[in-house]
Amino acid sequence: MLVNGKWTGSYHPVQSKDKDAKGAFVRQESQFRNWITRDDRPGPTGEGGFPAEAGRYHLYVALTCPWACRTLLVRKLKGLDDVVSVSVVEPCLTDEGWRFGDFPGANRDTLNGATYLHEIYTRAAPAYTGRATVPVLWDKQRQTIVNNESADIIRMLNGSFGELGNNIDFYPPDLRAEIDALNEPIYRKLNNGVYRAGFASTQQAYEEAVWGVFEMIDESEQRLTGRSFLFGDRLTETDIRLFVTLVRFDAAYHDLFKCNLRRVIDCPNLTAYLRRIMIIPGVRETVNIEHIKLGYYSIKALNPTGIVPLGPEPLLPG
Ligand SMILES: N[C@@H](CCC(=O)N[C@@H](CS)C(=O)NCC(=O)O)C(=O)O
Repeated sequence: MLVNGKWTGSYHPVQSKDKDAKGAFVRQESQFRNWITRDDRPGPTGEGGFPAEAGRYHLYVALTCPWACRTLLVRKLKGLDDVVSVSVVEPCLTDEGWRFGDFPGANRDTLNGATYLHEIYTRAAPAYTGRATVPVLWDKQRQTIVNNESADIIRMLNGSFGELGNNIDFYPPDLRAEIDALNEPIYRKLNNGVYRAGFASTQQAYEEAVWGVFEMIDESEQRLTGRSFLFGDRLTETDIRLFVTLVRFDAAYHDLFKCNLRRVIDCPNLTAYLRRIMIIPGVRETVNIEHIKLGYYSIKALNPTGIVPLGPEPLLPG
């Protein structure tokens, strides 16, 4: 991580300061919280001066990462490919965190010429202390990070670009309260729960996390009986948030993070749901199982040999 703008020590995704007293993993708060808005007024947090404009903003993502991929997915489904550009880091975490390079599916950083993602953070905030996480939403004009919290970024990609994107709404006004209400346990028990299981350092913290993970898996399996998506026929932000975790589940969380009471493939509704979302045009290109496996299995604290398992079988052929 960065301390006062300097990269310190070798990269370790589970550090002692990320633990609470019971040995449970505590995710750091994202520090850049400005919003792109239709005019250039401030959004719910941060400062103003980031109006929606074509070609002005850039997303830094990792295909391994569910948080980054939910931003990539919303960008794609909103038709913002030509409006917001993207760079993809290499799948494996290095001793200096995420790196740009020539690995298939990744890019060099032609925008800022960085080798490591942490350089983007110190370019925006020379004395930054914290992790250099993906996603990062970068403003090419002001040469700074707008926001590094995926939950905010998906909302602005969905709602701030007006005519520059299509008019699909993943956060429709009539469902907002229900979406917010369901996002909370899905995040706490499942999206972040798998990390709390994988990064736990006590048996108790691990078990608490895993029970939460499977509570949410089972609730989602039930909820999807007779429904295409979580709220019926419309794909919403909550589906996108659930999808990115489910699509990584059997390949990474089941084994590496020890979330192994069941696999997603053993849950018929969830499997059908994953396939249903995967075939929506644009979705499949945001899912790269090779990057996912290489990325998770490069976490040395959990997999010192670096051996990457061959399975599981792909969800869809080809
Ligand atoms: N709250 C952030 C979390 C992002 C996050 O934790 N990303 C991970 C990858 S899955 C990362 O970049 N980790 C690098 C690190 O912890 O140093 C968000 O949702 O945007």
